[in-house]
Amino acid sequence: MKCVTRSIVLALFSSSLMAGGTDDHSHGNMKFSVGEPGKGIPDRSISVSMRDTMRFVFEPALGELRHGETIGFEVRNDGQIQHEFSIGNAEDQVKHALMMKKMPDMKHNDPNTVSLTPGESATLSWKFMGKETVVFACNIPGHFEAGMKNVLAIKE
Ligand SMILES: [Cu+2]
Repeated sequence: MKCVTRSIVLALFSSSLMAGGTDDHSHGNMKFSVGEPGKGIPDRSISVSMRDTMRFVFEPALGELRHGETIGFEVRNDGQIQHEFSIGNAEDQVKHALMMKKMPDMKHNDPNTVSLTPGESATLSWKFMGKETVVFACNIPGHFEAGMKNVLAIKE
C-alpha cells in the first residue's frame, strides 16, 4: 500500500514537472472536475466556518447544489490551527491529500482551494457544473479522515 501511494505521488510530481515553468502550484491551465471558478455576482452566498472540531459549518445550510449555479463561499477559519476549504471530486481530493502528506508546507493558491491561518477569511466563488459528486474537503493531514468533509451531488 505504501509503495502504491508513493508511486502515485511521484507520478503527479513528475507530470507537474513535465508541464514546465516555475510551478508555484497555481495550475494555470487546470481542468476542474465539478465546475469552474465563479464569475460575477453569485446566485447565493454561504458562510463557511472552519472549526477545530474538524467540521465545516455552513450558514445558511448548503441545501442542494444545482447545475449551473454559482455560490460565493465566505470562508473563515474559526479555529486555532490551519484549515483548508477545497472543492473537487473524490479523485481530486485524494490526490490533493496525498500531496499534502508528502509536502505539508505546500501553499495552495488554486482557484478551487483556500488555505487559511486562524482568524483569517477569504471568499471563494464557484460555479457548479456536471454530474459528478462534489467533495468539500480540508486536506491538512488528518483533518479529512477526522471528518472535515462534506459530500454532495449536483442536481440537474
Ligand atoms: Cu482542517
